[in-house]
This record gives sequence, C-alpha cells and structure tokens, in this order.
Amino acid sequence: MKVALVTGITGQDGSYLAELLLEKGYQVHGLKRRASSFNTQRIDHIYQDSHQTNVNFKLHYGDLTDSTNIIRIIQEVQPDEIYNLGAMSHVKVSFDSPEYVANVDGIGTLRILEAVRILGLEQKTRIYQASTSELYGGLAENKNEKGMYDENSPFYPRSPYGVAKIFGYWITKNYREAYNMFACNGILFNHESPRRGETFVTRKITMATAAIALGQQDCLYLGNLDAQRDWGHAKDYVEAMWRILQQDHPEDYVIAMGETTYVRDFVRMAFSEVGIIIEFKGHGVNEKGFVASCSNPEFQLEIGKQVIAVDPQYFRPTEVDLLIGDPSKSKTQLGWIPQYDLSGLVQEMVAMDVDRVKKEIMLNEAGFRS
Ligand code: NAP
Ligand code: G4F
Repeated sequence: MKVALVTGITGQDGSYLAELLLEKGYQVHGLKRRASSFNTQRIDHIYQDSHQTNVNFKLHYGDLTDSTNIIRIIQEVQPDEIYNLGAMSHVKVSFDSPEYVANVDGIGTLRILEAVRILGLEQKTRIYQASTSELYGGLAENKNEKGMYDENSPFYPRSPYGVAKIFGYWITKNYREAYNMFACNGILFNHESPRRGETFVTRKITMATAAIALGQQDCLYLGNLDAQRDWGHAKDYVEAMWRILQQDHPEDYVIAMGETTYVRDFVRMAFSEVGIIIEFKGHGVNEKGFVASCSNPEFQLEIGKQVIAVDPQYFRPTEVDLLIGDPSKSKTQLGWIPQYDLSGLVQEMVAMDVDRVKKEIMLNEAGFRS
C-alpha cells in the first residue's frame, strides 16, 4: 500500500486530493494546524469515517514553520509521496503579512525537502510542490507564440505570495538537480470549487449570487472587474497533481484550461444560473451592475436594482491583470483531461451556494418559531 503525506489537507485542494488518494487505495496522512476553532470542515466526512471503516486516514498536528514537527512526522510516516499544498494562499493578504508568507510558502517548502534529505529518504519519497501561475505575474511579453504561459515562460511575480512561491519553485528544482530527488512543480492556474475559500473572487461571487437571489444580501462589493483568470475545477487539478508523481521522470508541468475570462463575466455567468441578467454601466471605481431581467419565478428582483459595486479596498498594490495557461504538455505527457469546463464549474458552485442559503433560511425560520 502506498503512503502519502499531504500538507494543507484542510484546504480546498487537500480535501479533494485526500479523497482521490483514498479511492486509489493509499494510506493518507495529513498535516493539520492547531486552531482555536474547527478547521476541518472540508475533511470531516473522511475523518468521521476513519473512526469506523477508514483506518487509512490519519491527521497529525503540525505547521510548515516548524522544522522539528516536519522531520518527526515524515520520519514516523515514511511517505512514498508528499504533496506540499500547505500555504498562506491569499494574494491580497500576502501584502499584509509578507514575512509570514515567505516563511510558510517559501521556507516551508525547503523544510519539507530538507527533512526528506536529513532522513535519507531522497530515493524513496516523491515530492509534489504546489507552484502557481502567480509566478508569471501576467506580463504580456512573456507569453508563448500561442499567447499563453507555458513551462518555459519567464517569471515576474507581482506579490509577496508570488515571490515566496518562486523560492518554493526554484528550491524544488534545485533539490531535484542537486540530490537527484523526484521533486516536481505543478504550476497550477486558478482552480475553484464549492469548497473554495470564501474570500477568493469566484466563491465570493457565487455566495453573493445565492444570497442576493434569495433576498438575503443587497449588493456585492468587488475589486478589479477587469482582471482575467484561467479558471478550472479543483477536482480535475488534484488528479493532475497525482499524475505528475506517477511519471517515470520528475518534471514540472503547467495545469490550466487554456481559456481566460474577465471577473465581470464570471459575475454575469453566476447570476445567469439563477435566471438573473446583469447589465454593467460606468467605468473603474464607478462601474455598477444592475438587474436587467429575471426569468426564474423563484428568484425575482426589482428590475434596475443595483447589485454590484466596486470597492477600492479590494484592489491590490500590484495586480496580475491576465492569466492564461498552455496545458499542452500536461495533456500529452500526463494524459490529463479535465472533466469540467467553466460553465460546469459555475453551475456547481452556484447550485451548492443556493442550497446552503436556502437551508440557512429554513433554520433561521425554525429558530424563530421554537
Ligand atoms: P487553501 O484552501 O487556502 O488551503 C491552504 C492550506 O494550507 C490549508 O489547509 C491551511 O490550513 C494550510 N496552511 C496554511 N498555513 C499553514 C502553515 N503555516 N502550516 C501548515 N499548513 C498551513 O489553498 P488551496 O486553494 O487548497 O491551494 C493549495 C495549494 O496550492 C496552496 O499552496 C496554494 O498556494 C497553491 N495554489 C492554489 C491555486 C488555486 O487556484 N487554488 C493555484 C495555484 C497554486 P488551515 O485550514 O488551517 O488554514
Ligand atoms: O480569487 P483571487 O483572490 O485569486 P488570485 O489572486 O488569482 O490567486 C489565486 O490563484 C492563484 C493562481 O493564479 C493561486 F496561486 C492563489 O493561491 C489563489 O488561489 O483573485 C482573482 C482576481 C484578482 O485579479 C483580483 O484582483 O480577482 C480580482 N478580484 C476582483 N474583486 C478580487 C475581488 N479578488 C478577491 N479575492 N476579492 C474581490 O473582491
């Protein structure tokens, strides 16, 4: 039985990856931070099962800022594969806590690699490093001939998060070359799901779509509506992570959909899932989104009502304007075929948030009655 250790197991990707690895018959160990409130909502369904039938799932308290616990856990677990997904992953927040991000996202990666080396597991343990399209920084002149970023495009990170992740990228590559380790970077473009953190733009939009459509919120405040992202589904992207570690040779791969969409258009797509057409008027900080029509009898809003506004507090000191990735290598070499397209992703996210808001309304009503 193969043994995997996943850092960041309580996050969006960690939860999907844990499910995938268990399905494939792995014993899965996860690194979990101690928190003052519960932080395991995304994996509770697996954890609860582990008391009864799922003996192949185990969580360990630890933190990527602490070498001692990383060495101890790796020594205890003796993993065949490590997926280093743990990170402070919010780009905007990284401007507020740059030193912490450097420590966790940058040096944290080194701590994992060095622990494997100290323990003499270089030839046993394969390592996946969660690298990111933020490395490219969105510079137009660095795209390939197809107008996309690929494995050979130069990097120009535009945030403390991107700069910390570039250290993670290079130290992974360096340990591969210096110590002949099977250590790979997955350069993943944005991927989302109903489990996406609530302050990332897609989830913020789908949550607000549901709340506004059901009369629980008036207006959604966003930052840069002109940003463009290459969005895929996290379920597809964790499959690519696993495939990267099953190859004969360690290499780095871009994982992307190869299409880019404006934040503004993601808003339009989300609202159209509940039959509401949004019309945008104005520019920059004065841009506003209004209800133009409502075709679903269940979700009726006043025509002309303003539901979208721009709040400059969500702007970043330096922005990555446009990301689009070229998945050619991962499709041909890994045989990776995503199952979701953007409309399938939006549909799933909005449906789950509508269900959740409806349940909250019912619970509130039941609370009032009792
Ligand atoms: P996420 O939902 O924010 O999850 C991050 C995980 O890292 C959580 O489990 C978090 O624990 C953990 N973590 C944070 N600080 C830690 C620390 N000091 N020590 C140990 N664990 C720590 O992120 P995600 O979307 O799943 O992304 C997974 C990885 O892929 C991240 O490294 C991210 O930077 C990278 N990435 C993501 C995308 C994307 O679009 N999603 C694209 C490219 C790369 P808590 O639950 O306790 O907070
Ligand atoms: O959803 P976002 O916060 O994701 P961002 O910055 O692209 O980072 C995500 O993807 C990276 C891969 O490229 C990961 F490495 C990283 O860990 C993370 O998962 O913002 C997307 C875009 C940005 O241009 C942002 O300025 O949406 C714009 N935006 C507009 N209004 C907003 C908002 N972003 C957020 N979070 N909140 C807003 O209100």
